[in-house]
Amino acid sequence: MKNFSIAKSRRMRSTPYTSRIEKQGVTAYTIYNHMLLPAAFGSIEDSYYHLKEHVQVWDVAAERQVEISGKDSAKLVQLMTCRDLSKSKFGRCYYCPIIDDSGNLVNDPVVLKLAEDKWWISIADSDVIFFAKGLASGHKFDVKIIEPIVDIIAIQGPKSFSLMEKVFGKKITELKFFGFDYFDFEGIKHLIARSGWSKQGGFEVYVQNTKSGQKLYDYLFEVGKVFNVKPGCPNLIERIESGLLSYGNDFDNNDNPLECGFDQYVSLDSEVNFLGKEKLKKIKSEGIEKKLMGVKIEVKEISLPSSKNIYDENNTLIGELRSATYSPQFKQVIGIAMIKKPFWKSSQSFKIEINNNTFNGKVCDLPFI
Ligand code: THG
Repeated sequence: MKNFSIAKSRRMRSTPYTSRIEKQGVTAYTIYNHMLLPAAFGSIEDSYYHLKEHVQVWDVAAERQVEISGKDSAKLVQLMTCRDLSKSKFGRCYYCPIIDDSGNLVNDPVVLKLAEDKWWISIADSDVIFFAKGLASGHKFDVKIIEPIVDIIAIQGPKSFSLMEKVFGKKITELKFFGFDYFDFEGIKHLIARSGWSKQGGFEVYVQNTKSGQKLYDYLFEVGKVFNVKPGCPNLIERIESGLLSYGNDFDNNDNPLECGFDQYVSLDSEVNFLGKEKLKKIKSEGIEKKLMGVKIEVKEISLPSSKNIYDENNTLIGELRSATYSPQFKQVIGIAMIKKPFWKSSQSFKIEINNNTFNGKVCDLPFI
């Protein structure tokens, strides 16, 4: 496949770390929330092995924040998500599907409760801010909604704990998964969460002071040498093997959270008020007709610039492959597909055409094991 360079402009927003990652050898970008998100530093497979063994620093500034503050902020945030946030606490992150009045997904952000009346919604790739502003206006909510200057640096990989301890002290290793707190770097406080878009362990620094964040970025590489630190980015292989879903790739506004396996974040029996609640209750009682499942394909290579239909041996359409990669762990291509109900049984076989050749595959449960 031919590759094309990206035409930069104000609309393709750069990050405070762009010049740094370009010096460090970024080789591909994707666009996420209208911002540059690095997609490769050379071989994705080499990066995958490195991420699973050492530590990487990622420019994930494209994970933008929608800040909602004011008297009605809790009401608005709850209206947008099907997850019950009534018992949510300061200092915790919550993975929250955002849904519309049809019960369909709008985004799958991490929500941070900064205070009783101040929230950050750390969004995936869709314009949640306009959705929030529309709802606030329609409901005459007393809120302020902005995109604050926050540019996340993620530190991911098994050695992230040693690296972060070296920079911020012992206390940072005591952070619980999806907990956050404030930590000092050269006199500046940074919000740091134990989170990140890999399952190799790590942290995310929500940088509000750009200068200090850039210094921190450089310092992480300086003191990280002993841990074999490298620049990196969300890794396609690692995230599919780990079953981390991607809005716009694996699911979008034509899918609901029950079809995407988000059942544990759908609080239909709670007292809380959210958009699409009645619709989701109806969908749940009637049962869903399609759901996201894993697939394994007997081939060693795939590139998937758009989704691809998959068929059973009678040429009946059984679903749509939405993300895929060669997996070093399974030694074949694995992927995430939306599968129609009659074909849900694990080990259902299917055919897929790749580059004019037909390959065999099997459906499996998520997560991959
Ligand atoms: N970090 C931050 N913002 C983000 C992402 C992130 N915004 C965009 C995107 N990633 C949102 N999507 C996800 C998907 C999965 C997870 C986080 C964000 C995740 N899930 C854990 C899991 O599946 O094991 C934990 C979920 C839980 O149990 O609460 O981490 O990465 N700041």
